[in-house]
Amino acid sequence: MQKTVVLVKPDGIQRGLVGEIMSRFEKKGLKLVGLKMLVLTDDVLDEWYKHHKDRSFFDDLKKFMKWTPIVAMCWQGLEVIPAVRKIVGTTKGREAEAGSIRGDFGMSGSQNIIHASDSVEAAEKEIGLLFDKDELFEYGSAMECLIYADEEIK
Ligand code: FUP
Repeated sequence: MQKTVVLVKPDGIQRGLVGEIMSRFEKKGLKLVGLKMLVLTDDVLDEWYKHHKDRSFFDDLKKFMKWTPIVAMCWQGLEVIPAVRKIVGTTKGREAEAGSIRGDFGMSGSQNIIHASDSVEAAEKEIGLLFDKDELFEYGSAMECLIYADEEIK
């Protein structure tokens, strides 16, 4: 099944939103397969946001992402990458859909609480940048038969 990376960014940490954010993904029925707290380095951020390196906000973005430790999670589920992006909401909090995390908790387009992988390629890259092999777990989910129909996961 697909995996995706979610980060609670420094503003989410400062505002005490880690539990709320994790709770939303748990309640959705996603499986937590990786979890850690760390300070992002320049090397990781340069690679992570490579596609933004020529944008005017790049240096501020890197500085913001290093302000405090972040919480990194890896969630697994059927088509989990688009499912998580919907829960996260669009980039600018003040425009994000009510009910999404950014829509419910933020106003900013740069201090926007949370990151989620936007494609299979991005998820693979982000997992590789943040998680060692032994930091990702495989285990049976007792809830899986309630979350999915048999034909969806066979
Ligand atoms: P998203 O996928 O919604 O996180 O947004 P992007 O990949 O477009 O941007 C990554 C991060 O760059 C955003 F979360 C915040 C930052 N950013 C800015 O600071 N200013 C901008 O105008 C656009 C993005």
